[in-house]
Amino acid sequence: MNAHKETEITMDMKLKNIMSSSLPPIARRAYHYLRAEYDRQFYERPSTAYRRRIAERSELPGFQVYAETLCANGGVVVPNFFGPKRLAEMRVEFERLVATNPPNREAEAERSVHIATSRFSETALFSKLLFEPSLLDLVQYYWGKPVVLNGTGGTRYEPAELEDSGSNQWHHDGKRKQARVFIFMSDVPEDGQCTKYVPGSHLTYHYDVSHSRLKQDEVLRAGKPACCAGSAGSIAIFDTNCAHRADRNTGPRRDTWNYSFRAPGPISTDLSPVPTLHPDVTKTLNKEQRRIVRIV
Ligand SMILES: O=C(O)CCC(=O)C(=O)O
Repeated sequence: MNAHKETEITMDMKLKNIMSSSLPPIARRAYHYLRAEYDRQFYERPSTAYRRRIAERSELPGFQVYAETLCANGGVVVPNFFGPKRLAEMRVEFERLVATNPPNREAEAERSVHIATSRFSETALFSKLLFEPSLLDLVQYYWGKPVVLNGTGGTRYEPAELEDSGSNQWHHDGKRKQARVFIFMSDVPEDGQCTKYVPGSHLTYHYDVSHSRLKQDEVLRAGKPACCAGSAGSIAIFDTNCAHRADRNTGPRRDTWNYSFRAPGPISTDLSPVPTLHPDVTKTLNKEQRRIVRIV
C-alpha cells in the first residue's frame, strides 16, 4: 500500500473512533448497529445482473453448479482445478518458501508452518495464480460484485493430534462475508486434516464481531459439518463467516495456499492491508487486476 493511502485509512479509522467514543453509550450502540446494517443491506448484497455477466463469461466446466453450491452452502470444492504441470510448479515453489521461512517456535510446537502474507511479495508464482480467471469468476459470482484481495498465505500442517485452540476450534473470522480460496498442493482426505464448515452458517449475520469463537454444541446443533477435502490440485472456496475450523489429526501432511477476498467499501469492518505482490507480477497487471490488488 502506498504511504498516502495508508495515512488516509488510519485517519479515517481515527475519525470513526473519535466520533463513536464521543457518543453516549446508547447512541454509540445505535451508531454501530446502523453501520453494520448498512453493510448487511447494501455492501454484502449481491447483484443478480453482475452474477449473470460472470456466469456468461466463465469458461470453467460446471461453473453454474459450483457457483450455486457455493452460494447455497457457503462452501464448495472444485476437484482437479489445477493440472499436473501447475501442481508440480506450485509444489516446488511451496517447498522453497517452507525451506526459507523464518523460525517460529509457536508454529513448530503445533507441527505447522505458516507462510506469512508479508512473504507474498517474494513469490511470483503465487502472485500470478491469484489472477486465475476461473478462480476469480467463482469468487466474484459469490460476492455478486467486484472483489479485492484481503489476505493470502500458505500453511503446512504436519500430522499432529492437537488440543482445540486458535483456528483448530469452531469460529468465524469476525469479518462477516469473506470468500477464502484454498489451493490443495497435497491430497486432503475427508478424515484427514481438512477444514470443516457448517453449510448455511455463512448466512448468519454477526452484528457483534468482537467474539468470534463458537461453542461446539451450538455449532453442531446448527447442522452437519462439511469437509473441504479433495485431491492435490483441487481448490476449496468457503465463506469464513461460516462456522468453521481446521481439523488437526494424524492424517497426511497438508499443504495449502490461500487467498481471501472481500468487496471494497465496507463501513463497519475494515479491509485488511492489501498484500504486496511480487514486483515482476505487478509490472504486468491490467486495469482490472490492479483494482483487485488495490493499486490505484
Ligand atoms: O487451515 C484450516 O484448515 C482452517 C483455517 C481457518 O480457520 C481459516 O482459514 O480461517
